[in-house]
Amino acid sequence: MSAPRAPRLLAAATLAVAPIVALLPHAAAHAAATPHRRPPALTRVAASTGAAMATTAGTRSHARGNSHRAACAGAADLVVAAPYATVDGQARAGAVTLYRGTREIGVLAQGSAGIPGSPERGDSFGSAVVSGDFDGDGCGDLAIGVSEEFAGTPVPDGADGNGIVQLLRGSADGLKPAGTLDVTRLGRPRDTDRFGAALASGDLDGDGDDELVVGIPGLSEGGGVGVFGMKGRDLRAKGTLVTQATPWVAQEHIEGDQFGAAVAVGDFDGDGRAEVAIGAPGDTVGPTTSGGGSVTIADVRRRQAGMYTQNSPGVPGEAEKWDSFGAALAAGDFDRDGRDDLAIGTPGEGLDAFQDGPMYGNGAVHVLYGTRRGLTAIGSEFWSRKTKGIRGKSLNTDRLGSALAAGDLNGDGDAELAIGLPGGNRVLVLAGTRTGGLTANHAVILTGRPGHPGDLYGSAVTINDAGLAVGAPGAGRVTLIPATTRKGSYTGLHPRNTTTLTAPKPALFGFSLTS
Ligand SMILES: [Ca+2]
Ligand SMILES: [Ca+2]
Ligand SMILES: [Ca+2]
Ligand SMILES: [Ca+2]
Repeated sequence: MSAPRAPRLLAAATLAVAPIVALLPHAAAHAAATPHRRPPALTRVAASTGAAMATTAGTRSHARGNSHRAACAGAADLVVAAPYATVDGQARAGAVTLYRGTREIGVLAQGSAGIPGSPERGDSFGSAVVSGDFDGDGCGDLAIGVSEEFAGTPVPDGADGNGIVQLLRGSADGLKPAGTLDVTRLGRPRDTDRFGAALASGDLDGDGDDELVVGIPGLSEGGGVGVFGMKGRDLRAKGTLVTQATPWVAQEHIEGDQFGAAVAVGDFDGDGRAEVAIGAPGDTVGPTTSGGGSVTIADVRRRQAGMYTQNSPGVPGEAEKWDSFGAALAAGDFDRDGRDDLAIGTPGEGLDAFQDGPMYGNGAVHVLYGTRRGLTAIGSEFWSRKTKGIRGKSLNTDRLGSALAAGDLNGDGDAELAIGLPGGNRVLVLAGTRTGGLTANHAVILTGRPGHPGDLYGSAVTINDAGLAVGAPGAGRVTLIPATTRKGSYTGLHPRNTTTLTAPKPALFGFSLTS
């Protein structure tokens, strides 16, 4: 039985937002993409990422290049992907729009502005986006996932894409096409891998430029992650493949684990070289709990890895079917100790009765803090809408934790955390504090349009210098909420002064964001 290929992105998204798809007239959902951080040095740069984006002032995992930024032309500070945009008459080919502030400064698609390839039905250009300074010249570069692209063969009905990632390099002349990556750069033949379904960037080797991390959740035997650009290599040189079967990872693995469905980069031990956090929301925990989910922390340079689940000592809760621990990730320094901390979305977490299928979930977020020896689960936090101090009622379709972004919204040096609950059409924002990390004090709950649950407000979030951007891809809307400097346990957000960017509804505009 063959299904049309169109729903593929949605099928993958099922992990993150499946519940809500049912509410939509014609499916829209959003994938568990990647959180990541905005390069602090690259203010106003074109960039991108998956479902979440993050940022951290003061972290060292991103390359610095501030002194050069005046020379970077056409730099954007917000990138909005619309992977189902119709391009040249081709449905769901996908497009990516660049903004500086609220001003549109460019639209990218295959076959335009020198970007290789041609827009084809169902490609999903913009399935994920992430920025970084990959060549170390101080100008922000952009990587765009095209997770459903097929290369060289006709598209089989109902199949997942091979996937590619398209690179653009920032320069004095603006963004320029800089090549294409696919799974063959990792020594694997193309298959229904969904290469580029999630993206993250950061300086993994400490040499001052960013590396690119590509999620490949459909790679055979449970998924994988590609790391490109280590040791000063060009991104297009052969990369490093990390899977659950990699000898220094050595985890059990089966099809459907979705290892690489979410990725984030953070320097959790504060040694100046970042580690990679890899979500496998479909992972089986213990002998039987399928879809409980896991998160692997990989130090690619040292070839060391560790894994967390809800059954790990120090992590509250218990792994249950369809929890989807690791469906979204964001790294940021929530307590300003110079080490990144990790937020882990668990959108399928049930806090009420009636968790009858993979589409349900009140949702929760775990936060693990960095130490000199890396992340620890000791003292880890569990945030939900039932946490003391958080207002409102938790619903079993909220899917809180489907999207995450970390970044210093109020300008006091610690990172705040934005948490999407697209099933509730809301975003919860927690302030970081210098003394105790995240706090419920002055927590802000942002709400999408009343009476429009199909908007999926909160499917994607990202933080840039101006504030917070929230994607509502079901409606084709992105809301910008400005933030100003305010020290202490405040988010700095000004929810009354918002601006909304819009696009035609079927495009899934706002499905992924980056800054
Ligand atoms: Ca580097
Ligand atoms: Ca490190
Ligand atoms: Ca920290
Ligand atoms: Ca802050």
